[in-house]
Amino acid sequence: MERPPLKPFSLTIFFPCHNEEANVERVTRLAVEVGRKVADDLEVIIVDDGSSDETGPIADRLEAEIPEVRAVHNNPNRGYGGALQRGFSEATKNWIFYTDGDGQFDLNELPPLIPLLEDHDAVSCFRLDRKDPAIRKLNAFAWTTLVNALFHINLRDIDCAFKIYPKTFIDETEIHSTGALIDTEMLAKARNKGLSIAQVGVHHYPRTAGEQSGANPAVILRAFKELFKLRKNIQLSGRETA
Ligand SMILES: Nc1nc2c(ncn2[C@@H]2O[C@H](COP(=O)(O)OP(=O)(O)OP(=O)(O)O)[C@@H](O)[C@H]2O)c(=O)[nH]1
Ligand SMILES: [Mg+2]
Repeated sequence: MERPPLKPFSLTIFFPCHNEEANVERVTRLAVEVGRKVADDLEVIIVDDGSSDETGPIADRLEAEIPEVRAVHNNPNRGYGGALQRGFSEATKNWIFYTDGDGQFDLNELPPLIPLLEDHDAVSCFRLDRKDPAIRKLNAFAWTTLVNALFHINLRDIDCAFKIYPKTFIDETEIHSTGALIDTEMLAKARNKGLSIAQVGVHHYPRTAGEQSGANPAVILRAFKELFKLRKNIQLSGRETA
């Protein structure tokens, strides 16, 4: 994989939003403010994932108001992985940063990550003090242990939505997951291609608005199904290239 240049710094920031009418404007404005400080060439993409609330119209209004902002809409909803896939396929800049559209991460923690790209191909953060109920933390620990063992990813927090990838990696990698497993698929493929991945702690804040949905049993069941499919898929592709 060819590494894009860091100077001038060309950056896409995107975030998936499913019914985030109370969060999308704040997150977008902060993304623009922070992005303008670090990037020479910036775009901010709001991925409205088939929201049934006012997220879509708010995103369109922000696009009309702010030159760097683009709003795209998945209709109907395509799930977290489908929303990330849309963001990656819409991104046009050299480096692609994504986070959640629910405001649980602080975009101000993006600038210190950029110098890490001098020595690394990608950055994948971990949550320093996850603001989630104990049962979700336990589930996350078990899941991360399993996934690290299956795919040799060796990162502390696979699903942390605070990551930077080079566009060259995105362009040459096929991603299939439409559910929560997308982070695992991308990191496993990045490891297979030998990318060096920096990991840095970031803060994680409780949701202040909107509905929590990450612990939904249907989401978890789907993630397990996808995990075993992905395991097969990655084993097969490993054999083909061996
Ligand atoms: N749950 C869910 N989130 C989506 C979907 N599409 C996009 N998203 C966005 O993906 C981000 C992460 O989803 P969250 O529901 O916050 O998941 P989480 O942060 O793991 O868990 P909680 O915030 O604790 O529920 C948010 O910005 C959502 O708006 C979808 O189909 N389902
Ligand atoms: Mg969240």
